[in-house]
Amino acid sequence: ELKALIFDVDGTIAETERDGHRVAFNRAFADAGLEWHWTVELYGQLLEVAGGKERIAFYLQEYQPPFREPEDRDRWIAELHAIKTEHFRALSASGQIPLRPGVRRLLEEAKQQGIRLAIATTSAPENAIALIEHAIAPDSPQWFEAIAAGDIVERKKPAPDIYDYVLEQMDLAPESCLVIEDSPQGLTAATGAGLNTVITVNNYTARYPFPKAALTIDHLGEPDNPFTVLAGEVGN
Ligand code: XBP
Ligand code: MG
Repeated sequence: ELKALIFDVDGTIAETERDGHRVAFNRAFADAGLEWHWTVELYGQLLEVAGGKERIAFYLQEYQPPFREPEDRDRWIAELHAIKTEHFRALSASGQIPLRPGVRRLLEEAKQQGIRLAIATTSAPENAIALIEHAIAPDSPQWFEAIAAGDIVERKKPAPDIYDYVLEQMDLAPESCLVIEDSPQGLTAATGAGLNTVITVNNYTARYPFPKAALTIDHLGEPDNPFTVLAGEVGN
């Protein structure tokens, strides 16, 4: 029996990466006087590493070797990332990051049927909350029993920790939940916690195979915009 739906945020509830997080990172770099610019293409490669602070560290290590490392690297990254979070919050508040198809319908139907809701994201909690407040409804943070985000667990996706945390918070067994995700890292995290997972691919993740997903579709669909099954079966 299905008792709960657990949603990823970035790429799943909304297309946040290309025109949201990426733009916010670039604005933060400009504010900090850095001549870095993450193009749409480069950002696709950087998405390999989930988590904004982790992504900046990865970029420093892999793509910016001539950069003179600041003495307190972690703190420097955290400060730069805090500026990025402010820019992302502003972008969310401007209403520029709409929900993906079918997300509102699924959330509302789940609520009506007493199916419990939760969020599991590597993104900072401020980002997830600002996004859903503006894209879903001002009271939508209360729709979710658990909003598990960012540094609440030490190991981010693809580690299963954020999903384990949600299961523990809600006192649920993995068999009674279904996860909606969009990325290989998210799928690894969810299946690592023993959770059945539906993948809704997006512009950055459509190129990957998702062999462990219960179902892979292009989006959650609307009556006038039905989804296409890419792999798996629509069961009952
Ligand atoms: C989302 C992410 C996040 C965002 C940036 O991964 O990787 O890092 O790109 O958010 P997922 P922060 O959808 O798998 O949770 O900068 O707040 O970390
Ligand atoms: Mg995602």
